[in-house]
Amino acid sequence: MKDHANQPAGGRGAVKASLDAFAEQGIPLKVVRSFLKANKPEGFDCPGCAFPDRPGSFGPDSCEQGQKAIAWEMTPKQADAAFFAQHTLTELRGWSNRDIEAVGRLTEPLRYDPTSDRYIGIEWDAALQLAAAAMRDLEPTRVSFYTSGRSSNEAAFLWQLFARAYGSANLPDSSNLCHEPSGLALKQQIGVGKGTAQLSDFEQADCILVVGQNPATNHPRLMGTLHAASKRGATVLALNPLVERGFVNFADPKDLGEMLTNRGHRVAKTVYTVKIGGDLAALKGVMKCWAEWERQGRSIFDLDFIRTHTLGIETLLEDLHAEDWGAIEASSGLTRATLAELAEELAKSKALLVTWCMGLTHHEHAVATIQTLVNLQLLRGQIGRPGAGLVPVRGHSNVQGDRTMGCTYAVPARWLANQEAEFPGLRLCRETGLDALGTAAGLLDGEVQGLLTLGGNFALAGADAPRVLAALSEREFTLHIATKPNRTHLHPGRIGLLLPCLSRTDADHNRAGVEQRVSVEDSMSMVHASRGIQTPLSEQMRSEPAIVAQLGHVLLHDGSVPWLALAEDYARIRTVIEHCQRGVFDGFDDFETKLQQPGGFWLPNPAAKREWRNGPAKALLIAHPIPQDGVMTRALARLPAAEHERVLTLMTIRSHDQFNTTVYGQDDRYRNVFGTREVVFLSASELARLGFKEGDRVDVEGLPIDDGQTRWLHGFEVRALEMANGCAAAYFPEATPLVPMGLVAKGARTPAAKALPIRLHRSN
Ligand SMILES: Nc1nc2c(c(=O)[nH]1)N[C@H]1C(S)=C(S)[C@@H](COP(=O)(O)OP(=O)(O)OC[C@H]3O[C@@H](n4cnc5c(=O)[nH]c(N)nc54)[C@H](O)[C@@H]3O)O[C@H]1N2
Ligand SMILES: Nc1nc2c(c(=O)[nH]1)N[C@H]1C(S)=C(S)[C@@H](COP(=O)(O)OP(=O)(O)OC[C@H]3O[C@@H](n4cnc5c(=O)[nH]c(N)nc54)[C@H](O)[C@@H]3O)O[C@H]1N2
Ligand SMILES: [Mo]
Repeated sequence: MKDHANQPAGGRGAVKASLDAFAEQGIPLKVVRSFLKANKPEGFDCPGCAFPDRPGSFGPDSCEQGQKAIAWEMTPKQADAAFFAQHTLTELRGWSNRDIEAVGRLTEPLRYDPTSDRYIGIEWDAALQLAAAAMRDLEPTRVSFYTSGRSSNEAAFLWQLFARAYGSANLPDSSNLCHEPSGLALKQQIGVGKGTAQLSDFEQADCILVVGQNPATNHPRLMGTLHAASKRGATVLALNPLVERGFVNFADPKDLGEMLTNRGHRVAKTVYTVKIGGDLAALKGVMKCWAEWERQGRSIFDLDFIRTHTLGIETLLEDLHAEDWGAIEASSGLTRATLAELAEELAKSKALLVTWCMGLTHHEHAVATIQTLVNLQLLRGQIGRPGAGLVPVRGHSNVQGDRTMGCTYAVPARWLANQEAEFPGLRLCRETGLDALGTAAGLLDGEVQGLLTLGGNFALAGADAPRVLAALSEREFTLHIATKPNRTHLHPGRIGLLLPCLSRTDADHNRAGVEQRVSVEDSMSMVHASRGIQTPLSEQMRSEPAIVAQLGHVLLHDGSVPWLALAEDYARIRTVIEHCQRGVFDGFDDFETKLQQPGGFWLPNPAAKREWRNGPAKALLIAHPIPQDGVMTRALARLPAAEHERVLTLMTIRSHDQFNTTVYGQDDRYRNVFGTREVVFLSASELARLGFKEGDRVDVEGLPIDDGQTRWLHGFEVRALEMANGCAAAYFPEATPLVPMGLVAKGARTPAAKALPIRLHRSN
């Protein structure tokens, strides 16, 4: 095994991995072209993450992960009818997730044939008619429409219009599995469910606190930004159970000097190794220090800001005063002295940015934890001024845009009214629909009989994947609009359609041959255009807006929505969006014109201007108790005391060789893992304490949550990593069978996939 332990994250390794990804797909010549086009005003939006583009930058503005996503999409390999003729779905279900997707791009419409247990080719018109007939037979409220966050604004708009015009508000999306708690927390507290900072703020911040996030792996462009900030003297701090490589040793692939020497830099001054789920306590510890210092006469708080802009200071201070240091230390796993050090670092900052990702959202107490982080920023007036703010870093490249377009189960009445006014005669479903959890539960008990997906891997990405996949095969109707086959597609309903779509990198021309552009919104609310460059592999592939519009045309022909005309010219869809956004989201006026601007345009965020559009019109300081009734406490209560010390908290995390359920390869060089993903990480001292050594095989027992069920993974390898004691980690989606449906973020219903009570048993 190669020892990569001393290699920097990023650096030459990242460039080599990008090039390998293209070579593996057999497309080396396209490298240069795609490098130069990704995230450029005239190119396509990188299909990877949602971190914003560097305006006006020269040279490649994409990263290893982005290049892998691009190579994976631009592959010449095809998953066509000829391929499916050779394999039954029963056989394909025995393949690994990686092998299923690696077959290639879907290039023909397919229908499930139960007699032969195969997907077989079907003409487009017949596929659309079959879908319409199946949907007419179903009660609309028993059909769900899932969106993964890669679709364009134009496709997403048509998708939610199609669902609601059909009569269903069941619009689960990948946000339900991702940043839902962030949106909810922020909306209540500051009146808008989005981040308040822009990319330029990273240049002005003197301190950046990165919480529950691994940017070297998942947001390399953020990593580059952090690296630049630390080089100019800003302090970068991380709060994370794992000492991720990128924080302590990172070389920017765009820095020629670092590339030549392949020597990295320490980016984070300190990684505070909080216990999994201990952030709320840690953040309270920091604020408790501040409150004590303030009482002693030090000026820590921004009293003017608190007075003018917030509500709740008295209750928050009383709560901090009453909080017990013993409880803070026990829950966070950090000592009072360590938290005081962190408090000092943050108090010194005049312009503090906080970023966070799934390490905060995939927990039962996610909403409370995020609100505690917002409290921390509000106390020092660190919102709505240069270099400061809140940065929930989104996952999918257009997950934020899909939400702005109404792809969610509950939307403002104004949004519905505007659409009905736009299309006289149109009647939209006004109910609150099912989210991802509601849809998964409905598939299990049979309430949901139809699932349509616009991208994603719905069943594998959610909780209790094995059960939900099995249930999916029992349902009436599935329709997936996708670029590549995946595990969810291998469980078709009685009528099952798999429809091939164009991706971000594919050139998109309408029937008259006129090139179409789409728009997307990044994590920092910049809306910009994207146009593909590659000639599609097959004429059978259709664009997402075209497929959705054709479904609408065939199923809902009351004449109110000119479906086909909209899909012929996406500028028309944008005009409709502009009208429908009036009074909903600001910033869409002159949509088409503003989209021509290089880099696009910013959707204004009232909170960033210190306007609070929640009920009380103030930013809310909300005191949350340290959770006493958490999943670990409940799991331990079911076990005899002697067993307690064998119980660990497991988080499911990503490697750099995957994008969610899309696994590009089996390596994770930042964690020194090669050729396998079936591993469980523990700290070296925990390994020793539990009597294991690296390389041992274990069975992972997921302890029963409130449903009384035990869940298992078998034959995983134990590995040591520098991380907090009492914690363990394994990869998503391999460890997904451990995630129970009943364990979710309170209020947001996001699966709590990062705090699973487990025990390890030596494999036989
Ligand atoms: N290469 C690549 N890029 C991606 C993705 C991908 O799969 N691959 N996925 C995209 C998507 S959809 C998303 S949402 C993002 C995900 O981006 P991340 O959130 O960075 O992804 P995870 O690997 O889930 O990492 C979670 C991090 O949180 C830490 N963590 C876990 N539990 C806790 C906790 O209780 N407290 C704290 N403080 N930290 C904790 C883990 O140690 C890990 O560093 O990335 C996006 N970008
Ligand atoms: N245990 C555990 N579970 C998790 C997580 C975790 O950390 N741990 N993370 C959660 C998070 S943050 C997220 S966001 C979800 C992600 O959940 P999803 O978004 O549902 O899953 P992906 O793996 O991103 O979906 C990949 C599939 O999307 C399709 N696809 C790719 N590009 C396109 C496109 O341009 N158009 C169309 N139509 N289809 C396309 C391909 O068929 C591909 O197989 O998973 C969640 N699940
Ligand atoms: Mo995500």
